[in-house]
Amino acid sequence: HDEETLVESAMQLQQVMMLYESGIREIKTKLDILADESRISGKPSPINAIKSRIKTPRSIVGKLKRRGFPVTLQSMMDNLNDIGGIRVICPFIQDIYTVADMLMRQSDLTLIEKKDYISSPKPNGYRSLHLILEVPIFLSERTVPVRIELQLRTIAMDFWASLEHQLRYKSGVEVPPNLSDDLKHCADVIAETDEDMQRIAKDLGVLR
Ligand code: 0O2
Repeated sequence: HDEETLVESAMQLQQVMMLYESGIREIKTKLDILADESRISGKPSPINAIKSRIKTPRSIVGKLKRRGFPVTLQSMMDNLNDIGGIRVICPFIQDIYTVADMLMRQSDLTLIEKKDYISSPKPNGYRSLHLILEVPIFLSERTVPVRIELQLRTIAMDFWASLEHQLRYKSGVEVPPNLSDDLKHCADVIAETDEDMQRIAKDLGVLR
């Protein structure tokens, strides 16, 4: 009996994770098509790199508990939007909005939420555009809507966020206020450089 319950739960988890992997694949394909389109038309691609990840079961359970939600598959699907995540790295700031707009115009995607941490950076200096998109997954007998978190950022923003994430979350120690200020300063310098690079690209006629 125990064996059956275990097999049943494992299969349910596998099915749900398959949905998120499918959601990631659907949106990644859309991004690949947009990148191919610019490559073929000889225009510089607004996409530099695409990364994706599925949240680990441990990290899903940790987040549900921290937020006070029940630890069940249904609760996970209802309450967490970042089980499947895609990070789009763009060369220039305006590419972020170009890519976001191109996706939001696609009729099978629904925008659930948009957080613009570029126009309003987080107090620690974090910058990125976050979209929660819902994509339908067509199965043999039903269609399931799946939510995917997209983080769009420039190469420079990604450089800062990746290192800051390592330092802040993974070092295990609280970052003292003077070092937080230093990190924030780095983010601001990087943001200024991003603006400068964009202006240079426009002056050179590479960007419109
Ligand atoms: P990981 O390991 O990247 O998955 P929500 O997740 O939407 O319910 P929240 O906090 O409102 O909750 O979401 P938000 O602000 O959109 O940010 C979620 C994700 O953005 C984080 O996921 C990080 O990936 C990234 N992020 C947000 N703020 C920061 C920051 O200050 N520094 C860095 N480096 N990344 C940030 P996780 O789950 O925290 O981590």
